[in-house]
Amino acid sequence: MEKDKEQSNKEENDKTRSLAQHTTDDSGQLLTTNHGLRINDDQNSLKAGERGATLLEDFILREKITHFDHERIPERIVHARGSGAHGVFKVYESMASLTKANFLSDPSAETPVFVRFSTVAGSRGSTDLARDVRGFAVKFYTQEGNFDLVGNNMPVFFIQDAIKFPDLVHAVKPEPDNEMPQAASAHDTFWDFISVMPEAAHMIMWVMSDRALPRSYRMMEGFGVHTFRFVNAEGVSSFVKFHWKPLLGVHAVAWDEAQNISGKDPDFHRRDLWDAIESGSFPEWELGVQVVPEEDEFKFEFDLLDPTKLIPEELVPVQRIGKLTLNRNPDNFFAETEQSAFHVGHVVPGIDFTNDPLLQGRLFSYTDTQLIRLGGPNFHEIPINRPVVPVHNNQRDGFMRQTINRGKVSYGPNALGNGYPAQAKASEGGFTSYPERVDARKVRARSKSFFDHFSQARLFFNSQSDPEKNHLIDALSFELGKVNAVEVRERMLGILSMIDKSLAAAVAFALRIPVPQDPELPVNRSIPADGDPADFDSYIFEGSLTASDALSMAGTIKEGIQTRKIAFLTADGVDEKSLSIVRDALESAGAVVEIIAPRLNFIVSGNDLQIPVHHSYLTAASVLYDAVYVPGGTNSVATVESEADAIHFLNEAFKHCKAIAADASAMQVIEATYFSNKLPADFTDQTVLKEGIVINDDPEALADKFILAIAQHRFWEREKPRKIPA
Ligand code: HDD
Repeated sequence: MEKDKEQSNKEENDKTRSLAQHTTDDSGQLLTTNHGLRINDDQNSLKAGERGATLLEDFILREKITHFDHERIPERIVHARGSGAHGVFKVYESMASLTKANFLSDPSAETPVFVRFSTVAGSRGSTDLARDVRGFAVKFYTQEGNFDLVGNNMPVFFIQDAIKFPDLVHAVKPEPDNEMPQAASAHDTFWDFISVMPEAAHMIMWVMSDRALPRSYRMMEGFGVHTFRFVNAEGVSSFVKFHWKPLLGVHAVAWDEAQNISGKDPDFHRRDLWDAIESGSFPEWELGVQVVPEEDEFKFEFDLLDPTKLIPEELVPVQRIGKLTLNRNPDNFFAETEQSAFHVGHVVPGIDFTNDPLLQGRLFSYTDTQLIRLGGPNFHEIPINRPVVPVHNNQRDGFMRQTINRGKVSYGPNALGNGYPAQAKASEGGFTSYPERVDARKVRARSKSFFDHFSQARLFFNSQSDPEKNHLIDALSFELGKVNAVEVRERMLGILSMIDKSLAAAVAFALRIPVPQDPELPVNRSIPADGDPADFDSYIFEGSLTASDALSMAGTIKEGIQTRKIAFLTADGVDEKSLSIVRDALESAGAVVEIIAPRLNFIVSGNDLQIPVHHSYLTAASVLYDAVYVPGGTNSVATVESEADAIHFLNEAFKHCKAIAADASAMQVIEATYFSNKLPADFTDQTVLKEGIVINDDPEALADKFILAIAQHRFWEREKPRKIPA
């Protein structure tokens, strides 16, 4: 049923996009060279005798090896590691009063999209679970051309001006002398840079928070970061911030878990996205907008053009205006995901830029990077990058040109071609830039309105729940603990003290060095050129908002267990009822159950039924699941209890604050764990939801409580007590 739906979506997408697909299906076909010659022997090269040297004449060998030698293209300088999917976007109601963008005005239109999620720092083959920002790039194939919303899963950025981007990226990438560490910010050069870049303070709070460790791409928010403009048909402009709100809520894994996943399954997020789409559980997000009328530009305590600031949702609510559904996996990773080329400058009429200096620099960078990465100026002809509307212009030639332009005329104006292709009037959809008034001197300078670097960092920290604050402190202690240069640690404590004294004190405690008493702000144009770095107090502003609920993940959606992965720890002799009643209940609620046993293939239940096994303890790991259940059955329980890997599985699940359930007859397994002595004395044979541990002798009652517990995602309260005083 779901497959049929997926198939029809696939056909619909293909039809709507009407791309010349260039796909091939090799089934039933004979092998050929790239030039169509049928190949008779692809197993042996052409030799001078059976034991002789290979002949230069062997054009088939040479063609194959040459192609292979050229199979790699440069990876993206940032966001190299990513995964993509196709889908559709639909606006709920016409937004025509704010924007003339067609795809936001017609609720009946389904706009095809391609989305690529990514990490930033790691190489193409690096782990998905690095502590990092996640890219969230969406290409809308609209009827007015492609619109790319090239965002991240965090609403602010490290730097205020694009001229610092190469420095930021050099600092976070592996260090140049020894190419270490891979996909990690926990090293000297990154923190050295940050410690002298006060403008990064707010973003650092986000990157050290659990937002940097998403449970799934499907469970993270997305943000366009910059303030953009909407422009309506009357030419009236408003400022807009774009948001993506995941319908499954925003959830993260624990840092210890993330590091383990990186070893057990470095493709964890890629696999999760792929599996969800293959199984018909299509990931969904709502598109949100925060709209600020032009006349309110200076109403805020921060500058709308400063990409290190967000607009708190308390000040401007997020209106949810449409839905994105990812419903089709790519057919070919390289052709689609790897060759997809996004650009913040791909806009449609009705969407325009602001003077955010980070955005302005990005407008140059994206085309430039594709020229080197995709080998020339014709990357827009690669199927994944083509618009669904025809392209007509006088651009010609270049490496790998695919289009065969007819005729003599490749210039305009022209008379020989009757003036075509002709410029489009605004009424015909021709793009006209918003005529923002500019009257200024040319300067290399930053507006004073950009010099508050700490108030929103503080707002973020203050908005976190206690477990989130603890995680943030642990993350900073971990990262700075990996820094060798003591002066970098000290400077960072100085920066942290400007955000929040108790935060700095908690990290200083872990590092066992004092917080510097009189930290200086570095003189690097992050403060006014005529400012006194020693007078840092004058750059510490108190925002009027002290907390914002939207910044914490604690209050996120915790309904349902769709696509959650649950491990059943079993062995021969399992009680079939205790297994199947709970499995059926979880599966009916949309979860994915996997049976784990000492050996693969199947287990035999107490009543002699064969039950398929998904993984042995060798290939399964607790960190790859959301929750774990131990069914009953005397022999199964005895085997699981004596299986060190199974006990480790439960211990890890407890440590990572996951929901755990056991049939009451499997209590001896729970008693073999390290956490059994942490449970209340009267624990046996009851359900204890508060701790996320469910024990019951009635599988139906157990399943009901277990589902509620899994939906909570995590029981962070299990962790150590808070690290900073209230
Ligand atoms: Fe960028 C890729 C997001 C600042 C230069 N960026 C890239 C991707 C995302 C972002 C999601 C991957 C797209 C894909 O999946 O192919 N970048 C951002 C956000 C930023 C940002 C949200 C700040 C708000 N980026 C930024 C700056 C510059 C760049 C300031 C340069 C001045 N970004 C690039 C790039 C990349 C890129 C070098 C590498 C690969 C690519 O473009 O296609 O041009």
